[in-house]
Amino acid sequence: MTPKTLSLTSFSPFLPHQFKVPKICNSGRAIIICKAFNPQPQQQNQPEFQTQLSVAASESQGTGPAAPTRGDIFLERQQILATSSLITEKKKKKKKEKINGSLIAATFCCYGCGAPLQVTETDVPGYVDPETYELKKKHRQLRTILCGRCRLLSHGHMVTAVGGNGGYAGGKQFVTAEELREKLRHLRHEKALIVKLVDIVDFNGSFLAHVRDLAGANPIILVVTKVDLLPKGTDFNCVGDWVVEATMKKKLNVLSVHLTSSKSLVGITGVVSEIQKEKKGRDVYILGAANVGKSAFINALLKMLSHKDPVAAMARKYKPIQSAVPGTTVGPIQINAFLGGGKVYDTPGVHLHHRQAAVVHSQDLPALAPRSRLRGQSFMKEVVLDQWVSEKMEFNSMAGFSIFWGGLVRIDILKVLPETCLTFYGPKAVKLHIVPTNKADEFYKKELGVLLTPPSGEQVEEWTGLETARQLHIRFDDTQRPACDVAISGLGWITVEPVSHTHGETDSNLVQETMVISLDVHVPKAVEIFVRPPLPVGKLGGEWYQYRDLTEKEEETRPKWYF
Ligand SMILES: Nc1nc2c(ncn2[C@@H]2O[C@H](COP(=O)(O)OP(=O)(O)OP(=O)(O)O)[C@@H](O)[C@H]2O)c(=O)[nH]1
Ligand SMILES: [Mg+2]
Repeated sequence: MTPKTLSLTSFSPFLPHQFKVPKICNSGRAIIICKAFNPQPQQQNQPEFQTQLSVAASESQGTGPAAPTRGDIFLERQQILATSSLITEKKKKKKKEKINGSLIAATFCCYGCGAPLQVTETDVPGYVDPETYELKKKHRQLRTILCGRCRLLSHGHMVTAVGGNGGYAGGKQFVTAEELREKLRHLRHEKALIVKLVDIVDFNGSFLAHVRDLAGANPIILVVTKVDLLPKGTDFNCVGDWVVEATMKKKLNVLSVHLTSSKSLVGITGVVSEIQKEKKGRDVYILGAANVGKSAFINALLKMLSHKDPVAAMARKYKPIQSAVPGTTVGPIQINAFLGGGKVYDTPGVHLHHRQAAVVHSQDLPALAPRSRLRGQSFMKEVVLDQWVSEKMEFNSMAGFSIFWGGLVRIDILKVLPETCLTFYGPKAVKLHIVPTNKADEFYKKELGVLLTPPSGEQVEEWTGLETARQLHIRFDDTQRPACDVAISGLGWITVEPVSHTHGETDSNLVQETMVISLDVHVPKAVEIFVRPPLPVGKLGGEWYQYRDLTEKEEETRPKWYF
């Protein structure tokens, strides 16, 4: 490969690590020889791959406006790596077809999901039929291609693309969760503005506490998505304060917190102006766990920007695909979003093995996604005993009952007050059932896949059950407000009220005696259970929520929330 020369002014400390940078002194002005080498030695003899590198290197040449941004370098590197892994795959399978065919579009990716375009594997992301490819190539329209999988996704099909380690047991496995994470690791060496997205319905499960491993020291704006799903009457000021408190507890330093909805467009304008204020010439990366709504957020952002910005309006024509399948975006997607230059990158979601989505079959994924505003479903003694009239004499509280949340969660109630109320917030498609604990095992065996779904269909056979049990002893000292939430990663949460607000007053002696609520929570192996301060939702949330008294320093340094 011909070594390329770059002037010192175009040298960036953030060059991708596959570029070796020997330095040559040249009478006063330093010249950097930028030599690319193949990260995978077995690919060295592949002409197509070398072609890609030389294209990359030649594009890296120059200074001023033509010089690539760090984002360009990042994207280029990802595309080269993706292409090279495609070649390796091909070699492994010892396919007879010439590699030429599959690599045609090495630097071009599907605009919907970011997968490199290819014409050989119909089932793999990035597939485009050879005739369409040739036609688009002839007209120099390769950037306008939507791959086969994206077409299916945009018509509501559930096509998984990620498997293993937080991917899905079912479905075809094309990209591993680790590979996707690897694609983002390089970001910490870029100079970038990070917009980190967290799903409010799965706040703890999607928080991605180790985001600094990916983002490095780059500034982070925290965007909370899907707030349109919160129950009616929710006071966003209380939720904003709750999010800031939770973020500070996780010791994550962020510039600001924004409550948003890409559906109703709440809060999007605020994020747009914050991005414009903090961008300072950097590229913007949208990061987050899989399915938190990154691509939907970019769509909303472009919609907002397009009112004033013709560049954003143009970008909307070929916008990233969003879908209920975690693992929709499989490669970084570069979007020209700002009139004055600067790019936004949609990134593949980080797959977390501790969310319910990682254990259910692909056909059950839509059931886990709430489609409309959440409405809590409450369980109290009266309601339960009305349903179980025959047990009325035996029980004076809900203790001794078990609640099933689909086939995914079982909660055995061990100790509660007679007035205790458990309110479940989650997708409507996952139904709740309550039975006496002594009948629970039999009920689960009989109804799994029938009344208790997910799992459903074929997955019921191979379902390994609720293997993890966690005993919770929830102490409380105030009967006027909920004691905590028990959040189930990737599903929803349960608000634990020692004394239901409908009862108001209670027998104070009894309360003194029982200042603890005990529950046994069973979930599939790997799914995480979080006990957290209660999220103030609904009309009552605004009434019981208490703001913490802040020190002067906290007042100054604490991030502000916007919606
Ligand atoms: N109600 C509601 N749904 C949303 C919102 N944002 C995203 N969604 C839905 O959430 C699902 C996931 O959205 P995507 O934008 O594909 O998520 P992503 O983070 O890009 O996912 P990956 O590409 O898999 O990492 C889709 O079904 C969206 O319609 C929102 O603000 N409100
Ligand atoms: Mg996406």
